[in-house]
Formats: sequence, C-alpha cells, structure tokens
Amino acid sequence: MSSDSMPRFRLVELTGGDPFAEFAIDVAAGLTAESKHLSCRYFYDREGSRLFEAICELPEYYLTRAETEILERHAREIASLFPGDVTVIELGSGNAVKTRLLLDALLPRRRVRYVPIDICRPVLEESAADLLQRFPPLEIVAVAAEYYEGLRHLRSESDRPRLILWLGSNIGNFTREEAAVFLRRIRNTMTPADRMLVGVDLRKDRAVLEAAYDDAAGVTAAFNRNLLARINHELNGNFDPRAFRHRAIYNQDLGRIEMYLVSTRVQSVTIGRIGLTVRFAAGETIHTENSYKYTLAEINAVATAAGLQDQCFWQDAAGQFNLHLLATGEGRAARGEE
Ligand code: AVJ
Repeated sequence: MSSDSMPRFRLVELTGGDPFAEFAIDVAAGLTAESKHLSCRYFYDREGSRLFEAICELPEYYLTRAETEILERHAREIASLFPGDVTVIELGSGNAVKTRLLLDALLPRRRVRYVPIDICRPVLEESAADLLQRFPPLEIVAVAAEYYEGLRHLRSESDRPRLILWLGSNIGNFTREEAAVFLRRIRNTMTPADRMLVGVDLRKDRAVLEAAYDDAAGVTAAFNRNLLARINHELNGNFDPRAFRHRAIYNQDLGRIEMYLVSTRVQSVTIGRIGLTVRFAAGETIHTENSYKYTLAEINAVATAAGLQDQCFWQDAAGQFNLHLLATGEGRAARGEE
C-alpha cells in the first residue's frame, strides 16, 4: 500500500454538542450555585494549556519531573511487556513530552500507533506534528475529545494490544469514587493483553503540596485566573481577573489540594452571553479545582473497586510520585499463574 492511502496522521473530532453552549451552561450553573464553582476542565484553552506547560517547569511543581524520572528509568522495562505491535492510547496527552520516552523505547522493535486524546485541539495538532517529525515510523490518530467521548473511540482501537496512558496525576481531578468508576469504564474496554499506566501523586507534607500549587512566580495563579479571562473572551464577560486572588490549600482529611479564586472586594460581574449578573462578597470564593493525593492503600482500593489488578508500580527516588501498571487480571488467571 502506498503511503498516500495509509496516512501517518489523522485527526478525529468527537466534541459531542456545541462546546460553547456547554461552557455557557456550566458557567451559569457554577456561578449561581450556593457555593460558587467552575470546572477545572475549562482551564485548558490555548492560553491555559500554555500556562500548564509552564507550571510543569516550575521548581515547586515536582510532579512532572518525578514522573519523567520514573519513565526515564523504566521505559524499556515497560516496553518489554509488549512483544509485538502496539497501540498507545493517552488520556489528556497535552504536549506529550513524557510520552516520547515510551515511544523511544517501543519503536525500535515494533510498529506503534499513538492515539492521543485531549480537549485542546491546537495542542493536539502541535504535539502530533512534533512527534511525527521525531519518529518517522510512528502512526498517529489524534482524538480531540473529552475523556468520556474519547472512551468511545477506545473501543474502536482494538486490533492490537493497547497500552493506555493516564499520566501526570490527571486522576487527581476525580474524587476517589469517580476515579474508580472511570477506571472501571476503561477496564471494560480492555482485553487481558492490554495494560494501563496511571501516574499518581502521593500524599505528603502540606508545605510541599501547597508550594506546588501556589508557586513563587505566580504561574499557577495566572493559570487559575485565566479561567476568568476565558469567560470574558468566550462568553462576553467583564471579570477583572486582578480582583480575584489565587488560593491553594491542602485539605488533609480529604487528601486533596483545593484551588479557589477569592474575590478581593464586593463586586458584580456580568456575563453577556448568558445574560447573567453575579454578585461577589469580599472574600467570597469560586472553587476551581481539586487535586487528590494518594497513599498506596488508597491507590489499591481504587484499582480494586475498578476491577483492575495493580501488577506493579514504580516510584521516583524522592518517593513523591507513583506510576502504576494495571491489568484486567484475567490474562494471568487464564494462564493459571498465581
Ligand atoms: C493536570 C490535573 C494533573 O492537579 O496537578 C497544576 C493541574 N492545577 N497546577 C494537577 C494543575 C494547578 C494538574 N493536573
């Protein structure tokens, strides 16, 4: 077959309805609620994705470096679990810099199809262009979608064993219950030959966690405030982002970082596209993100609730972050092992 009929790059757009309408409905609901809130999935417009990449380089944000260290050390071992051709599916792929380490380890010996799933289409296109240039034999099917739509596509990628990546502590945005439900849905698409790699941030000292989400340079604050700028651009709002302070606190009981935007004064904000005026008291908060941290026992509880077997895990040298290898468990049982 000629290379023309087998394109190395395809982009599938699976945005369910009108993304602007969805954003408008969620913003209206969140800002009229008793305790105001906005969903963290709206952080990732183009500017937000750029700010998140800057967060990953911050001295305080240890997560990306810890996970990269683990992948650098163990990518070959992970690759060796797949004897033949493989499809690598990544949920929330972003700039896919860490993924290069796995592709590097996989590609010399097998054909690899890479299926990144991300809600930010420009980021998908840029990262795919970069990977195609770095890895000439790589085939890419990029899926612009939210996780749930992406899951539907997961079912159609079933001709080869799959390595499903959910890296970067993306699991942290779900409650533990939601994480278990979501993992079970993924599990239900997996065959015994498939594997899932999940990057999980660990519970640790409050000071370390709070610094990671409230950096000295103010990049996380800008990332948080960008949500208000996005409402201004896309929904014709008149937020003054400077009239909101960034706050990140560790809720130790729940084991999660909570991020808020705090109104610095009494103020009213109008959002033209949804015909809404919202009043804020001085000190009133908008809850914008939860980022759950785990103990090993909590990780195992979620994996078990999802019907997944935690086959093994790797940790960075400082013991801050885990990478877990999950499987359906059927494969081993069927072969009579253990
Ligand atoms: C992309 C969800 C993993 O929770 O650490 C970083 C997002 N928010 N700084 C995280 C984030 C503030 C990040 N995740």
